[in-house]
Amino acid sequence: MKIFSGIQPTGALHIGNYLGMLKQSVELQKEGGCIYCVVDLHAMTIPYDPKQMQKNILDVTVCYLAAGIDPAKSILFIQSKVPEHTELAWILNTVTPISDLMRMTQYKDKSNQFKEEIGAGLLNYPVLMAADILLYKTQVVPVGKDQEQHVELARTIARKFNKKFGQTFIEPKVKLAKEGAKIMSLTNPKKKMSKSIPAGCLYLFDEPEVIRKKIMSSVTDLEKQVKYDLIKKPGISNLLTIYSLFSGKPIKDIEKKFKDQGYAKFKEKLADLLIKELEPLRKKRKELLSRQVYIEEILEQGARKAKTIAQETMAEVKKKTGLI
Ligand code: AQP
Repeated sequence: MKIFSGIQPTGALHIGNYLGMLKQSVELQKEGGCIYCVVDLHAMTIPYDPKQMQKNILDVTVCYLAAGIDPAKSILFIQSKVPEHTELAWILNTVTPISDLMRMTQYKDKSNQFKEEIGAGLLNYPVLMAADILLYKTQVVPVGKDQEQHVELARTIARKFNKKFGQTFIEPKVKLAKEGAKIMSLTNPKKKMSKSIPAGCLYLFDEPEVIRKKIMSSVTDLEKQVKYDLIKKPGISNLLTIYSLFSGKPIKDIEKKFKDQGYAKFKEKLADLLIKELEPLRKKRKELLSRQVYIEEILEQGARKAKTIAQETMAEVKKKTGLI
């Protein structure tokens, strides 16, 4: 099975990134053929600080490793180290309808969020993402719900390319987590938890006292019953999902456990659970951060392996498109 996914180095990773993408990426390693990427070129499509970008690239790599991505089983590398990604993106641009790009939800959301600085890169983001995926003849893409539309577009782009130049790419399938594909913001449970909106994020490496503070002050509703109801109780439903995924217990059992106990007690226990479950990740991260040479070696090796596959695909693409 060929599996590809990426994470943008746009800031510290939150539990949404973990539950929606990282956790299933770690599980998929048993299938073999996994390629995971720090997609730095994508992170350039919104305003950023170049110095911070370097730190974020290292941090995302450490996150992958701390969460359980094993460089002996999977290829882990930085997108910009394999220029074939941008080379293929250019070619795919020529078969991608602008109208498809303009209707992408992420483009609409982000161009609203960063009104003063909307570059063409933001519009073309899904084409680069299609290139990331198609370059490795990927079959399965584990992502969060917010990226589903982009994987759909990658399928369309593959189809259009194949129709025009002959069968080359596989149409990739999206893989969403059964639960947790869209973890919501702690301060606005109608919006997804998002790195670029720090207020509602619970970061994977938040210290215990910060976790407790964020959970205790998370937005809920005026009722008292701990009950899953996405429409009437989006905040409590989000917390129940998080509780369920970190405890491995079904939501029904958690509702029963906290029946008549009120929100404060429920939140207290959820904070305890998160502090305990995130502790090994925090420890692993601290240990990895002191091993920079080891991390650089993993990334270099990963880029070499990725490049070998990418060059093969590009040779085929160039031949089919008449570039040689
Ligand atoms: N709230 C979320 N719930 C579940 N999955 C999520 N993902 C993101 N947010 C949630 C998934 O995490 C993976 C890595 O995300 P990304 O780095 O590609 O960035 P993103 O999708 O644009 O989301 P972020 O983390 O909120 O970053 P910003 O704010 O920079 O846009 C993806 O598979 C994503 O679906």
